Amino acid sequence: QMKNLPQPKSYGPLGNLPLIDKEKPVQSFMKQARELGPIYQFHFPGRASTFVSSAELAAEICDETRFDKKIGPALQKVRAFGGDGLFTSGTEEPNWKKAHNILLPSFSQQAMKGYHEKMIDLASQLVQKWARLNPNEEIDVPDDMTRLTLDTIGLCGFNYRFNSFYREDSHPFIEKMVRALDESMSQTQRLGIQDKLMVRSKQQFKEDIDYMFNLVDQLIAERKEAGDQGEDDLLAHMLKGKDPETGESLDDENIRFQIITFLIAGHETTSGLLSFAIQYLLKHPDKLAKAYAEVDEVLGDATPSFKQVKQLKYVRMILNEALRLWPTAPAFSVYAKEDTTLAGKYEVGKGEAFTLLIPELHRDKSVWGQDAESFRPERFEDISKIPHHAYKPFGNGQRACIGQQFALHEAVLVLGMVLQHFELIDHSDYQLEVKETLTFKPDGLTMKVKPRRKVQ
Ligand code: MNH
Repeated sequence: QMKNLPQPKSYGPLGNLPLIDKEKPVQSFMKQARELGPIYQFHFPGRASTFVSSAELAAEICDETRFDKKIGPALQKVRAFGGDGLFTSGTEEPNWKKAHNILLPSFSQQAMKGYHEKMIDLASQLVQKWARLNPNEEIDVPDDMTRLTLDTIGLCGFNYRFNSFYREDSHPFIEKMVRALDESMSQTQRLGIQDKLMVRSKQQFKEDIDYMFNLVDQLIAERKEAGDQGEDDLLAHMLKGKDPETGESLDDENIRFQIITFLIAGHETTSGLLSFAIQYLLKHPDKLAKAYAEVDEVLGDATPSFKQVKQLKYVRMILNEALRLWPTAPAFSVYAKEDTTLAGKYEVGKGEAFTLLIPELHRDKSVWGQDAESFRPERFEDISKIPHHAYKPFGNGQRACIGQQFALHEAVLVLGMVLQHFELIDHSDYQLEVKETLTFKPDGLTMKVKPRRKVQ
């Protein structure tokens, strides 16, 4: 293990553990980074993590010739339901490369054209719902955004309608998934003996996973039974696709893991992104006015076409900037493939791991400037001016997010339609409080809206 790194105050056998707010572990690590600098070690009972937060160090650990994605303790737990799906498999596992090759075309710009109408279908449901509210009714922003993004990945991925806008409570899948994610995060923070005593939680974890497996296995079985009806969704691509390198296709168990992965990865992060963007717009009337002007000019009264979504440049900049300040998937980890040196001075042994705190990287004043803490979408006017390796909301290299284009097309389309149709009202003078699960969300964000034009 690396020596001579800064470390926070230690509490005997508990190490640095008491410094973590259990509800906000990543924000606790961010706070330590501000006190200890761009690289520090944090000791849990029985293991340690090294956190990095500067653009200089990020550039090094993003060098794929020396570092590769690490499936750390938290992702190990998520493997209980993500299995060897894309997100939770090691790069050396055969199913990672195979699924990566088979699925890449399903996430290309070309493929987005095929999802566009389905995304419009669900964004319209959101607009319809908000247009029918009485003037004084509050909107729970993260809650409605989660309905929207879950339904979108369900429809684009598997031609399945969760119909979240037709339910009082969220779909049962959400409750089980959130609880399972929560349990896997908690497990990594419990002491060994504590964890063994959590019999009831363990049983619940198993039940929740069984529910998810059943729902998904049924989806796969039904599709196989119905045969090829010409669907053009992720499931069809997985059932038909062959890896050009090996000629093999994915087995049913792996398809199950991929579907669960897409359902999780594909909606929590995007709904958080939309919620943070709205939060910032509520607090920045000047940026909001600029966004209204763009939306009115590009869209007018029309339902957005694929091409128009691409033209919503300022809306996209708002989303980029929201992802800078609150990247909804806030950290990723890598390990050294061989012995190496970091920043010309730290000796790193083969296998040693580093976790990048993305929100801290995104606030590095040496690259973002003195106003790094301010919400200023104009930073993204010219993408070529964004320093390399200073902006990593979607991770790095070959292990970066496969769903990036999907998430951004959906988010631009939805935020564009929301702005087209509604005046946003910060009725409660909301103060940002960031809630953590596997991802970040603005906790308790509500707003009111006034229609700006008639909904067809
Ligand atoms: Mn996504 C990997 C962020 C939307 C599916 N995603 C990653 C990583 C980050 C990330 C960061 C890298 C994690 C790591 O290195 O351990 N993802 C996001 C964000 C959004 C997002 C901020 C939305 C905003 N992701 C989506 C969507 C999908 C998706 C939408 C699917 C429909 N993401 C994935 C998958 C991976 C991933 C799958 C793993 C890819 C791989 O390693 O091959």
